[in-house]
Amino acid sequence: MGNKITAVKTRPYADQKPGTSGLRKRVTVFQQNQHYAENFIQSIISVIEPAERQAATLVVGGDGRFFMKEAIQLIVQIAAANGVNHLVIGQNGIMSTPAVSCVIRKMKAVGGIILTASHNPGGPNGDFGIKYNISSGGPAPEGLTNKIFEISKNLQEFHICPELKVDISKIGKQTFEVDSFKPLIVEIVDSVEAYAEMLRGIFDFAALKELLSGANHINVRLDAMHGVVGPYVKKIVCEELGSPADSAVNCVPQEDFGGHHPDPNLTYAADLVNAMKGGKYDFGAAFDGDGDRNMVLGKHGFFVNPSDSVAAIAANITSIPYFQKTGVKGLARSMPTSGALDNVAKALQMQLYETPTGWKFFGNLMDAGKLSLCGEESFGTGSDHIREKDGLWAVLAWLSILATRKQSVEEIMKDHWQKFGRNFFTRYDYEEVDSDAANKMIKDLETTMFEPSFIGKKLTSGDKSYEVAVADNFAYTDPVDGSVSKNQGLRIIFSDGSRIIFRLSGTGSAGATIRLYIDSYEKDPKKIYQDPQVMLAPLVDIALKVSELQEKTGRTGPTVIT
Ligand code: G16
Repeated sequence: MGNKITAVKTRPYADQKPGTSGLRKRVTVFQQNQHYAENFIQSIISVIEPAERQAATLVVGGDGRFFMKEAIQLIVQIAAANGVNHLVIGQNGIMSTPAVSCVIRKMKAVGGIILTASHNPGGPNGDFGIKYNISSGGPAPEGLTNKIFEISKNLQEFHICPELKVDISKIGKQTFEVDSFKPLIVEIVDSVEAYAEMLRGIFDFAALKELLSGANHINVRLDAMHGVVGPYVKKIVCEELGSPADSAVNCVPQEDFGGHHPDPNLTYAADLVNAMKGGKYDFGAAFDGDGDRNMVLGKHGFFVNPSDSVAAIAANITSIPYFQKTGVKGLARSMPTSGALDNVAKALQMQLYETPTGWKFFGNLMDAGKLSLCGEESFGTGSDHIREKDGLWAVLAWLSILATRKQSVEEIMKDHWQKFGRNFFTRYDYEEVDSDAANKMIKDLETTMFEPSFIGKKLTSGDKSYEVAVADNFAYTDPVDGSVSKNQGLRIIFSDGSRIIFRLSGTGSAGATIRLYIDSYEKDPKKIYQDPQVMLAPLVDIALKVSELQEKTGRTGPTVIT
């Protein structure tokens, strides 16, 4: 007798709209609202054509956070009842976001479901998230996430095999009979090996091994922040490339990330920053919960801004064997990311694309053979080897540059600024602001910006004055499929190229997060080593004045400054 399929009546929820990267909500929202997770999982599977499902492989993995295991059982039960033939699941559910992308591509899967809220805190009072990736391995594009949302708003029932239980701790294949469908095959895999195999084909592992464990090796410190990337770091960097076991810390994934924000920035990865300040380590990096973000530090805590990181990788791209083989098809950055990459693209005569925030926008360009390397200010760096940003890839990219250039991180960055000039960049985050107040602030600012007299206006702070050249709400037309994405962030661009950008985050789970980004280019070699916060203070002041952020939100300071 096969597993029985039950059709369960449900009521639709109106708030299951995927954000920048999947549906992210408090764990309590998933736990306390009846069938909340079931509804969304059914909505995802419903976008796969029924005829396709009986031949389909679906990859399932997550970052180990609280509620992941329950969600995996639900996915198995709902996938089985909807006729999905083959599920590939990480052992104990563990599969980093880049590894899911890698495995989807390798298995030629129809797509994958990633259980993560990325850098958001975990645990019973933290966040949970469900995200759908397509057969390219990349996040579902907006057209598809809109379709999932539409289905979720009208859902009246879902199908489930309530008795079906899978042991996700045991590597290997399990087969389950399911009424009226072919048997379901559930394959539990060690995703670390599949991912490691991919990296071996991208980097020169012999050179990296020499750098990390040879006679003149450097000392590194990698902080997995109790996220999913720990086992990958241990296996690849420590066991395979020979870095000492204690060079990787917080490598055991925990359901609540040890009570911390698994967010690799200067605030939430303060432990790493402090450890680096001691001067014992030459290179440091931290990762987020699902292993796609990275923060790179040099000796004494020298901070590599993510916008600079992708620019430096671009300028040294021949250090990475993969690009020697594939060539460099093009570069891309998200709109709020600083123009540092543009300077490299111009100097090296490479095509540069400016996309909205969200890794999904890079996928089409990569699939069309237009893009090789891209990055975002939000600590995301990656290439067309997969369709997600990739934290450990970024670290090995940096280590490849160190191995080739035999210079420190700081020397490489300073040399870079000498050559290309420096884009000073900062981001202010105001987290969990009252949603109505945040929306009103953005709306009022847009009204001010769209007044005809705003263009040409001089905005002043102290003795600094900037003339408005462009004021708009960023819109993007995808050069591959012509799709248009509007309202992607308010931009004030000044006549010297400096930019002030405001947008609301699409990854928060409570209230609104306002992001303020400032980007300003400086080519005078005497000024390029200054502190970004000092250099950008007048523009920050102007941004706060023109937006009346403090008055309208009651916030006197940001939660995080990058
Ligand atoms: C996601 C997206 C990124 C985006 C980031 C920040 O990252 O994949 O492309 O830059 O969110 O988005 P927002 O500014 O809307 O919060 P992750 O690591 O959270 O999946």
